[in-house]
Order: sequence, then C-alpha cells, then structure tokens
Amino acid sequence: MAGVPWDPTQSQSDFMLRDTCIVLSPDDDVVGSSSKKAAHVFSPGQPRGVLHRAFSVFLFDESSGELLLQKRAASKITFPNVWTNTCCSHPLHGMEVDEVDGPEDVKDGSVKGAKNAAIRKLGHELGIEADELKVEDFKFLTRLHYWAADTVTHGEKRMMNSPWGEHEIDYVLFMTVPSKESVTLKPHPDEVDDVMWVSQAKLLEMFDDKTLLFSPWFRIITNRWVIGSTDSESGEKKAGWWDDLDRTMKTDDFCDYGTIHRFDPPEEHMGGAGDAGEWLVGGDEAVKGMENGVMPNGNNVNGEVVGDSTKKQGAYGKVKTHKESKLSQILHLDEVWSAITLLYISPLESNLESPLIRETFNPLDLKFCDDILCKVSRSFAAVIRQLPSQLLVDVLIFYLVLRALDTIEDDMTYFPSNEEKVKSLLAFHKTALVDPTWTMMGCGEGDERRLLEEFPKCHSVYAALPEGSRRVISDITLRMATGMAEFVDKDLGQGTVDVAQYNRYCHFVAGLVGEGLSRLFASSELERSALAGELHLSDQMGLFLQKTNIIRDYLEDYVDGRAFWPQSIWKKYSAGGDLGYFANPATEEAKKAGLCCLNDLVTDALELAPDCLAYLSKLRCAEVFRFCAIPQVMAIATLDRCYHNADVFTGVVKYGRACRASSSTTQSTCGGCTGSSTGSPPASSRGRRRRGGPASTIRPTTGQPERAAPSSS
Ligand code: D61
Ligand code: MG
Repeated sequence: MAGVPWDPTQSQSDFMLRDTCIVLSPDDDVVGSSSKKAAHVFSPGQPRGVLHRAFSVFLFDESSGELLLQKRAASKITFPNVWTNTCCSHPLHGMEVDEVDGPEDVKDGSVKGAKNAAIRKLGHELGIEADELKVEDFKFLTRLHYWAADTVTHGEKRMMNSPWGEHEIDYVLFMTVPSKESVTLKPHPDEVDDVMWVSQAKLLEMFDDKTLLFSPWFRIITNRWVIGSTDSESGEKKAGWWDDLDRTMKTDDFCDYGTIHRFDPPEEHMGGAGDAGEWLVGGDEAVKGMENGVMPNGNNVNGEVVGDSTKKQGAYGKVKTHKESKLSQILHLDEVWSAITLLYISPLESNLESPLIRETFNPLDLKFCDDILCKVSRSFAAVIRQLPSQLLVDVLIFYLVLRALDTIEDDMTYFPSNEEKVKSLLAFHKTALVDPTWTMMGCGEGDERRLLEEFPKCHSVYAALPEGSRRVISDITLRMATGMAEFVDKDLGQGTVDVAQYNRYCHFVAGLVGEGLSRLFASSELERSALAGELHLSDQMGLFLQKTNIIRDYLEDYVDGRAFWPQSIWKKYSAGGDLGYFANPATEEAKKAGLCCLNDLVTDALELAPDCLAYLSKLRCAEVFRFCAIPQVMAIATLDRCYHNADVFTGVVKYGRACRASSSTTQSTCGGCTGSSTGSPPASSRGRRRRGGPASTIRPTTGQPERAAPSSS
C-alpha cells in the first residue's frame, strides 16, 4: 500500500481520527484497520473496544541500569496523567516506512514494522533523534494481549462509564543505550508531561506511592517479566529481564514468540461504558468467536441510560421540491444512457423467487417483508432484490430491522419522555430481535408504523437466517441504538457542534450499516473474508451516503428542529449566527456566504470519495458491487447537483426523470410492489422525518413518491 507521510504536528484529536490502527484477530493476524479513535471507544456494542496492535518500548541506560519512564500528558485522550514505560503506541497501516508485521516476522523475532513504529514514536513523543537509535538494536521479547477501560485516569473521580480504553496485542521491545547522554530528550508537550530515569528500587517505591498513577499495561508487563520474582510455593527465584540486561539483550533466553500472553486488567480497570468484566482468564478459549477485533454479543450492557426528558423536538413543515427542467435533464446524457441500459439492456432482476429462499423462509412472512421494503424504500428495494439469493434475505432483514429502529428514533411525539425513547432504543435488540411476538403500536407513520406493528413477520424471517447473520444484525442494531440514544438528548436545533460530532452521528446511523454489510458479504462467502475487517472503509461508505442526505436536506431538517450541519463549519459563514440565516438571506453578500458554506460541506463529504472507491475496488461479486455502487453514484450526482446551488436553501433538490426511469424497470420486475394501494399518508403530519438513501431520488414514474421525496407537484 502506498504510504502517506505521517504528520507529527497534528492535534491529539487529529491523531485519533487519522491514525489507522491495525485491527487483529485474537491470534494476532491482521484483519483490518480502524481509526485510532474508533478502536479505543468502549461502549455497550464493543465493551472492550477493538483489538489492535501496539508496542511497548523499555529503554535502559546500560551504565546505571536505569529505565526511562514517561508521564503521559494530561491532555492525552486515553490514559492521561499516568506514568508508564518509555514509549507505548501503535504501528499504523499505510506508513511510508512499513509498520505492519506478518506471522513470519513474529516467528523469527524481527518485527521490523513494530520497531519502525517505535523509532517514529520515540522521536515524536520524546524528541529522540533518528540517528541515536537503531532499528536493529531493539530486542523483541514477547507479546501480551490485554484490555483495560480508562476508568481511573480521567481526573480525580473514577470514570465508571469511561468511553475510552485499550485493547491490544502489545509487542514488548527492549533497547539499551550506553549512557543517558546518548539520547536527546525533548518531550513533546502534547504527549509527555514528565520523564524520569529510575532504578528498580526507585520504581518499586513509586509503585507503592498511592498518589501516583500507572498505566495498566506497564504494571502487567513489569510485574510479570521485567522485575524478578520469588515463586510463592517453591521459594525459587525467577530472574526478571531487568536483572540481567546483558543476557536479555544478547541471548534469546527470555524470548517467547510462540505465545500470546493474555491478561484481564486489574479490577479498577474493568467496567467502562460497555461494563466489561473478566474475560481473558479463560485464555485462548475465551477469545474464540472474536470478529474484527470485537467480541460479538460480548456486551455487558446494563441497559439503563437515563436521559433528560424535557426536550421535545418540533414537527417539520412541508418544504418545496426543486425539480429540474426537461431540457436540463436531457443534457445529462450519462444518466439517460444509464436509464436506457437499465430499461432495455439489463434490467435488475429480483432473486427473491429462488428455490433456496422459498425453502428456507415462511413465504407469507417473507412476502410481507418484501412488500414493506418496497414501500419504505423503493431505491434500496431495487438494489437489495438483485442480490444473490444467499445474501438477499439477510440484507433485506438487516434493512428492515434498522428501519424499524430508525422509526423509533425519528418519532418526536410518541414517547412520553426522552428517557422512555432511550429505553426503547436500547432494548430493541433484546425485545424485537428475541421475542417473536414483540410489536409496537402507533409509533411512526404509514408503512413504517406498519413495519413496527407487524414486526413478528419480520422476526419470523430473521429467526430463520443463519446464526452468523443474526449476530451481525443484532450487534449492529445494538451499537446503532446506543449511538442514537446518545443523541436523543442533544439539542440539534442549530445543527451538530462540530465536525467530530457530525461524523459521530453519521457513523452511528450509516457507518455501522456499512460495517454490518461488509460482515454479511464476507459471511455469505460472496466476498473475501478480509472485507469484514475493512471497518474504516465500510464506515466511510455509510458516511458518504448519510452526509449527502444531510447536505441535501438542509431545509427540511432545519424546519424540523433537528439539523446536522456542524456549527464549526456554518458559523464561519452565517453573520446572523443562526442556521436558518441561509434560508432567508437578507443581502447578496449573505446569499454568497450560504453558497460558500454549502460548498464547504460538499467538499468535506467528497473527501470520503477516495475511500469509497477503495472499498468498491475490493468487491469481486458483480451483484454486491452493483448493490454498493449504485447508491454511491447517486450520492455523487446529488452532491454535484447541490454544489453552489441556492435551491438547497429553499427546498429539496431532486433529480430528474432519467434517474427515476431507470428504477421503474427494477420495479416492474418486482412482483407485488407496484405503486401503493394502501398508500403512505403524505409524510408531514407529525414530526416524522423522511430520508431515503441518496438513491431514493430514483423513483418510478408511477405510484406513490419515495419516502424521501415530498412532492410539490
Ligand atoms: C453499501 C451499500 C449500501 C449502504 C452502505 C454500503 C453503507 C451504508 C448504508 C448503505 C446506509 C446508508 C444510510 C443512508 C440513508 N440514511 C437513512 O436512512 C437514515 O437512517 C439511518 C438509520 C437507519 C439505516 C437504515 C439502512 C439504510 C440502508 C441500508 C440498510 C439500513 C441496510 C442494508 C442496506 C442498506 C435517515 O433515515 C430517516 C428516515 O428516512 O426516516 C436518517 O434518520 O437520517
Ligand atoms: Mg433517524
């Protein structure tokens, strides 16, 4: 993979977002990548974060035998204020000097990747110059697998539900220098608050000092290996690696490359936002079934999230739809070509009638699911129904389950309090997905309400899916619900606070869909199993679709009192200090500012495009490719239409007939879902939000409008 220069001047939060950690199987095989941030989030859906690779350097002064410690800066996001070994960090994907080791590198002890990463970080954190240490001089000793919630280090109070933690397979690296003077120490203030060379005796004294904090991994490594011990039963003395540095560095006596030593953290580092408890005591048995660095259903959720129930958001008013003129539509030759292709050359066909599907599922329940899918999203229905039969129903149910969850999220009046809504969201995976009789009456509108009311039919089909698919669906449902719950109490009248919050929301409601889909693709064996590990790229696929919708739906969302445009962006352009300013620009100047703001957001979204293309390039099954690529292409077209287009501020920007026609063919092949006789009510009555995929603007020329498309004509 081509490397991108790593920027050591970034802020801590940029590192969190941009550093791409190496996601691991419990056997230390590379299975994917994750942003540093996503990997370190502890939540009910991933109570121990995401397992990734790390290294821990212990640097000794040969002459005095002292070890260099660092105190992590108070501004660090994870484990601030703790004393720890010389340097601990992560090898990353995509570095100019490769940092990714494979099994062979571990077997022969070379682990050049981890060592390269160590050199990079010793320079960045401590200011040690590149020529002062040599990659060859590191001694790789062993690996340990541990996790720890960051419950202790955030200030005075124990953060029982800390959202952060570590979950790593850590490569322990020793290095010696002839004397302290051999290395320059210029600690980076964002990383390190203090450094200290200590003897063994001094360190033991510090360990006893209750006013000092230590990183859990440093304590584990030191007590287990670095400092010698006496066996309590035999009284036998065991040498520690620090006791005879010469032997440690020059022989392989202490090296163990075949074992991954597993440790649960000390009691005080259990818990965290996902309420994680003892786990690795079970050794290799315990880690069986890990997927993409996460233990599926490995949650210890207490399910009780208490919310402030005061805020209710307003129902939205109807906003105008901007359509394109006929002439301008005809000028989109590419779209016309797509339409012709789909109409006359190769219409998407539904695979729902396949014998495999008929035999596996209750036909009446499946028919309900298929019908309701067509009602709630024509566009996704079209791309889902052309999937191969071994994947189709899994994705269909995945869609309906999340649509049902989203209906709960989006109903602004059904629940007596936010607290009740949060409860309902967080329970969904163990009510709707477990109890075959579960229903919810009167929530949402139209076909979505029906989906919830007749949910047992969905459950019946869900229950007949392979266990692996159910696990993915249930896991993503819980994680999405947890994310939605986090936002229930937020006042979004003026949008999200900043880009981080905007990204976070999009991750929960769409990025996770991407992850779930990749896992379903992989488990169907239509795609390579490694796709399931492409957490980052999968996430970006969802973000791109969701951001496009959010940009397009500016006015609807604003009128609705639930907007997502980030303040850190739009406040740069709004003299009035209100998001609604763009809808009623007082001057020419103000109008221009609005367009600049819009362009800023479109540009932000477009930054995701390369990752989306990278994701698409990994697909090898034509139908899966089509399923993924069509919504992306529609999103690009939507962004194209929105760029520098003042219509975004006065209504909904829509596609023309060409795109819609292309989907009408897909409808014609899907028996039983032509238009609507039951019909959705016009979606305007009470706080229902309506957003389809970007492809939702592909609609049939006849029948009722797509759920996403309030029609002005
Ligand atoms: C490949 C192909 C399709 C992909 C993908 C990768 C990655 C992510 C996604 C689709 C998801 C994109 C969501 C974009 C549309 N946004 C919404 O519908 C918002 O709700 C989000 C929560 C429910 C997500 C449901 C969903 C959507 C598409 C799927 C799927 C599940 C499962 C399988 C396949 C596609 C939007 O909804 C409001 C409303 O319309 O009521 C919102 O609340 O913003
Ligand atoms: Mg929603």
